[in-house]
Amino acid sequence: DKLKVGVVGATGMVGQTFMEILAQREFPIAELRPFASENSLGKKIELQGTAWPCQVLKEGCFDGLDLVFFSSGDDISKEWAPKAVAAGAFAIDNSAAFRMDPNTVLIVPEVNGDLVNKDSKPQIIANPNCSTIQLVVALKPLLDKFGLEEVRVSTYQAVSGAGKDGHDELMNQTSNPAASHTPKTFPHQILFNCIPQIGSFNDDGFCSEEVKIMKETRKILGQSQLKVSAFTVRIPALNAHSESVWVTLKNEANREQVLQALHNFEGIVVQDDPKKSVYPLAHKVSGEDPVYVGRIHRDPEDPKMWLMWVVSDNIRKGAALNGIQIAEKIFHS
Ligand code: 11C
Repeated sequence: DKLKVGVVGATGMVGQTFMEILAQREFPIAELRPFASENSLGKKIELQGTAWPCQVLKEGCFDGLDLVFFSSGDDISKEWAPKAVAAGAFAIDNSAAFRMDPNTVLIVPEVNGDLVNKDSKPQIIANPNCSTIQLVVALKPLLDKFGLEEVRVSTYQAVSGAGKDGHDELMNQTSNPAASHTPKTFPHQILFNCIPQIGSFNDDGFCSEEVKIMKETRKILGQSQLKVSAFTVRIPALNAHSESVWVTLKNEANREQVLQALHNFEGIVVQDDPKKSVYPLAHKVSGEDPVYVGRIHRDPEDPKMWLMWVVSDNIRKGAALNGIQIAEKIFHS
């Protein structure tokens, strides 16, 4: 059946990619209601040959919708996602507002998609943080086959994680590299730099992006005791996040078994021929759907510890695509 779909944050980077992917996957749309700020009133969003006018959020705006995708930040989601559910729609929320709420499911379809299905009732379904999504996809087959003892991850995150403003800030700095730049979106100049801060810091020395990875990973994998330690860094890549991951398995495995487990898992592409310089690269992976894994090798001191390099498009699998896959689980499985 064709669905009536709302997209809150329709003109943002994730919102636009959401439209692209709806079209690519020929998602059956009866009506699209794009929501954006007042500045976008008068704009139309084109989807599958029809132009749908942008609207602003107001009481009653979700009436009649089956599904509303939210990508406008925590405050908008906190206020409006419950209203979408009250109007009878599923709210797929890309913000952090409800992710750690014990009554809200946090879904990556390949990993814990069985928590929602065609019999689910309208509710808020949280879409995880982008850097968490690609990590849990890579960890899940290892958890299932060998068990997980401990995970450490260091990230190399693209500027698109901060939306259009992040993208534009890097492009502006790039167009005039010799100038002195006053950063706005990032805490320092991002051009020619690596910034070990994504989000704001707590008193333990972790920034919010790190806390999200640590908490969300445990929740999605259903491993409340799993040791997860994250260190997140913004780098001047335009799109697709990269992660170096140290994972300690419960049971010993050989390289062939680890490669097979990853290769056989839905949503993963293994690119691993390092001597030929074959491994996933952000620049290449940008615009693609899968989570790419390479540089898979064992630690020489600890036979249960494996290292790997995990790269994925943070706007697609990290946000818009994951949200659409959740909708497909509910409406088309
Ligand atoms: C970044 N991961 O790369 C962030 C953006 O909780 O959904 C996404 C923040 C979130 O800057």
